Amino acid sequence: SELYKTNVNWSFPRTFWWGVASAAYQVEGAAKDEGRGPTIWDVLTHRVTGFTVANQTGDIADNQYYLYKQDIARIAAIGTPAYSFSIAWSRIFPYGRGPVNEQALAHYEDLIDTCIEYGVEPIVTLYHWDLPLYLQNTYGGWLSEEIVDDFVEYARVVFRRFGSKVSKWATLNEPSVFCNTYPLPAGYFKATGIPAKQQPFYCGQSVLLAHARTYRLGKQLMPNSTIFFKNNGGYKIPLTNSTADSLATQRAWDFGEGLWANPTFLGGDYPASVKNYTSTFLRPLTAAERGMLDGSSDIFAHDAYTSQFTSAPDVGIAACLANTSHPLFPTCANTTYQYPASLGGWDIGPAADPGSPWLHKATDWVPRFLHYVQDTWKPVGGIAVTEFGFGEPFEQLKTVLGDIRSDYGRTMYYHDYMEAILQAMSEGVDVVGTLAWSIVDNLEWAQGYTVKFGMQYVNLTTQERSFKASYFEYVRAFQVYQRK
Ligand code: GBH
Repeated sequence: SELYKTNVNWSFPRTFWWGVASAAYQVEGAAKDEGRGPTIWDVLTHRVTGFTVANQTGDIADNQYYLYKQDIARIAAIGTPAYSFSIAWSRIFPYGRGPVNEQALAHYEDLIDTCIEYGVEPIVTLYHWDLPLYLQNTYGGWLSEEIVDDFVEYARVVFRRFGSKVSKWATLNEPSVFCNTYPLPAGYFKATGIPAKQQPFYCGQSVLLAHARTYRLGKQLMPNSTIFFKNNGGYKIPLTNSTADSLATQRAWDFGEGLWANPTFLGGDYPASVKNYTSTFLRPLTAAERGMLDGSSDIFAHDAYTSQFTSAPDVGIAACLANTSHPLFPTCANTTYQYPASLGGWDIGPAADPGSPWLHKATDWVPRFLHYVQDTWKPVGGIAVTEFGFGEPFEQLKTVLGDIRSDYGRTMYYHDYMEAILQAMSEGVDVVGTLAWSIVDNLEWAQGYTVKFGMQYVNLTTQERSFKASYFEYVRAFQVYQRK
């Protein structure tokens, strides 16, 4: 029974790091203040009609650019030992390259100092999707390898300034997301002539090279730091035990995680299936680049929200691979959260807000996910879940207690997820930390403010914050299970 599943030996070691996370464009606001330069997200929200729900923007967001002292005081008060945020490249370099904006460096320095003063460890991400517009328009952003030098220079300035105060660094957040949002809407940005289906791989190669060089530089400047790359994706479960479904599942891992994780953890190159496709257009990585990439992440950092069933396309994998205009090409794997009616029709777990159709609570699968990552990529420094969270369906918030703070679905998500991590650790998986998404409700990209991921509610008129039930549950999980 459930009772016997609870292992009395489950515990988090004192070295386990945990906290809450955010990203600059989603929380900061102050979009035109203190020398910030424009980013692609300013264009997407202001110029591309309908790109975000009701054309909502990050102009003001949670105003954290000005309210950070209060936000840090609040998370310290509830007992959170770490805060993971991103720096806006376009604040440090308003044009992405060229002159440095000292005012922005002073701002982030105070944010970092405030964290330290409150006993909250600052964990910094260098890039969370807010590309300086100038770089997009000059050479097509991540589609060009020119970006590698610019990114490394940005990292150098930030490392030099904050390297003595920050020891955990994420270089890039979820490239499989920002590389696959290409092609950006035509007409708003410089056209590059690279076919849409090839773009994610050009972007990916720039990302990997930028990451690896930044990692090497960072370790040189800060030998004791932990520097990593943030991957994302769910646990992929073959829908049936057919050969076709397991092949499709392997392709989904290869194109979802392996594309990033094999170069960084398994010898410096792409998975065979990915290379097989990209070798027709992308230049191969050189031996020197593969050497630089191999071992370029101190931990396996994964934003692991959910899981999904994976199956072969209806036409079969071979026919999909032969047809470059098939909607699933080149991955040629289908994902779903429900078994088909013929197999019982049940859901993998409760659905999150309909605005996040990709997210179901699939916490039962978390231990197997963590085993899979450890067995496949064998990260020497362990695994960190650098984002996990749940977009609470708004209808549920209104019906459970009629209170926006009674986020029952999210509370159970964090409760079960933390126990799943403890279970995996007790079975030998080396999990070193977790960061919950998110510190506050914020701009949920294309969903604007309509989807809420926060463990704190934000009144967007007054900017007042309130803790939700889930935040208390997240803190409680650690307090109960932390080794005394
Ligand atoms: C995270 O990505 C982001 O890092 C964070 O900024 C964001 O606020 C948070 O999720 C919550 O969404 O719309 O069907 O095409 C999580 C992984 C992968 C989730 C891509 C959205 C798009 C699926 N993301 N996915 S779909």
